[in-house]
Amino acid sequence: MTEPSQLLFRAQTSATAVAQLSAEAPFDLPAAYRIQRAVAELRHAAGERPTGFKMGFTSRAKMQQMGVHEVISGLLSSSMAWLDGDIVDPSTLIHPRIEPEVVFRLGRDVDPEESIDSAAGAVDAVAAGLEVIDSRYADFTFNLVDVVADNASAAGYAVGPWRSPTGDLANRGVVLEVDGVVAETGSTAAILGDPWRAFAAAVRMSRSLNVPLAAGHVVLAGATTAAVPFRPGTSVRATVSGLGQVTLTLGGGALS
Ligand code: OOG
Ligand code: MG
Repeated sequence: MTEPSQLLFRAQTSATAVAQLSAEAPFDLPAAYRIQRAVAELRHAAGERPTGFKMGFTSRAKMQQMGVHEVISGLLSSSMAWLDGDIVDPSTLIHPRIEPEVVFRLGRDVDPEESIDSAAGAVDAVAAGLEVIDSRYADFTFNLVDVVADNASAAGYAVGPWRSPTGDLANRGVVLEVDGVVAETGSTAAILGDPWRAFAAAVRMSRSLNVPLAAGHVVLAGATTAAVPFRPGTSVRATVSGLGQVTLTLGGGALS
């Protein structure tokens, strides 16, 4: 039998849907994070480098949309890091969705021993972000362990202009537009009450998973609103009040 990590690595890098792993053989949450980690290691062996950490299901809108009610995390790597304004190739994606994020950047390594408050001091910039999620499971349907094994559906992300991390992030308006038409609106308060709480949760989870948070890495706080389909030939922009905006376009052509 193919190793679950091999199967998901192939599904991720070739943009092919697979059946939910747990349907074949049930596994628990620690095993799910071990599979996630093993897939990341296969990516690193293929030449990618780690670029950060993502949080998932930190807002009720996301929990309700996907039916998973626990905060989860995923591992970001270089092939997922797109630039503001990029045109993404649709043939690399299965059934992509896109969502607005708040993104933290680390100006130095986070010490595994330091307090959470002190770790927050490692953040040297914040920005509006867009995340593309693309579950490798057929029909974008999964349970908690399957989505964790599949790296929290991570496919790619882009970050707008960086801002100083000073000032309150807790109650800023968020707008997601598709081709200039408002598709979703929300508030950063939806992210665990304050995106900084998602940062704190990221520090805790990265420690329990033994994942280093290093200088230059980003932390995605989790989407404020439900994700919307990212359709070929459309441009999506996220705006976070006071933080600015970021845009991604999905090129015309067929999805994988
Ligand atoms: C899982 C990823 C969740 C977020 O921001 O909440 C996530 C999914 O929705 O498929 O990235
Ligand atoms: Mg997200």
